[in-house]
Amino acid sequence: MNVGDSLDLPDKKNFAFKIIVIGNQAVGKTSLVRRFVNNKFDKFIKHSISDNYFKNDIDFSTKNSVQLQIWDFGGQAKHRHLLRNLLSGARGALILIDMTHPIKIIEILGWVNMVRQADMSLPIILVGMKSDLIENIKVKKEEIEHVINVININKYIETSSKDNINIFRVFYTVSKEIIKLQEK
Ligand SMILES: Nc1nc2c(ncn2[C@@H]2O[C@H](COP(=O)(O)OP(=O)(O)O)[C@@H](O)[C@H]2O)c(=O)[nH]1
Ligand SMILES: [Mg+2]
Repeated sequence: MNVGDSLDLPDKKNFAFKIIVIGNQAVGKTSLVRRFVNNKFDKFIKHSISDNYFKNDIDFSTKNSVQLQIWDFGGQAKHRHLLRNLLSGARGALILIDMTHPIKIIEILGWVNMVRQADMSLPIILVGMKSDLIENIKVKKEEIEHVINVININKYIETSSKDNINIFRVFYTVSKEIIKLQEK
């Protein structure tokens, strides 16, 4: 995929980044990755209990490309030890929240802490899922602003895997944050 956006990078630089996708059961982890990788969406998805691995490339410009190795975390927050293994070698994390449920800062903080325990400076993108369900959105703008102020995350993006809104942007943004960090 090419977004025609060029980062100011040295010539012909290609990257490979391990990205982990985490969040509570049914927030839309598998749907997000499936939309990004296969451009497909399903109303009914089998619950995944194991981790799923996907690969997708992004061309930032004619000279730079990023290979994303995406891990869709199958476990729940209580399986911390599994997440710790998965976090090994990760370069970025996507923490997903379902916008049709009231926001629980403590839960988000739980995920953020697990990530930060593995790597203090790992770029984290908070992703608000299911933006198409407008009538059912329970997350308020002020709450999100509060979360962003309180918790150390890089960016917040609202998406719909169903309507294909902002999906590419999520993966593009996390890649950009990783590159910014390593070019420092
Ligand atoms: N309306 C709507 N439903 C979604 C969206 N993303 C996921 N879902 C639904 O939410 C449910 C859980 O999604 P899934 O990807 O399996 O969540 P996971 O457990 O976090 O992997 C499924 O029924 C999906 O069809 C979305 O963007 N819009
Ligand atoms: Mg899943």
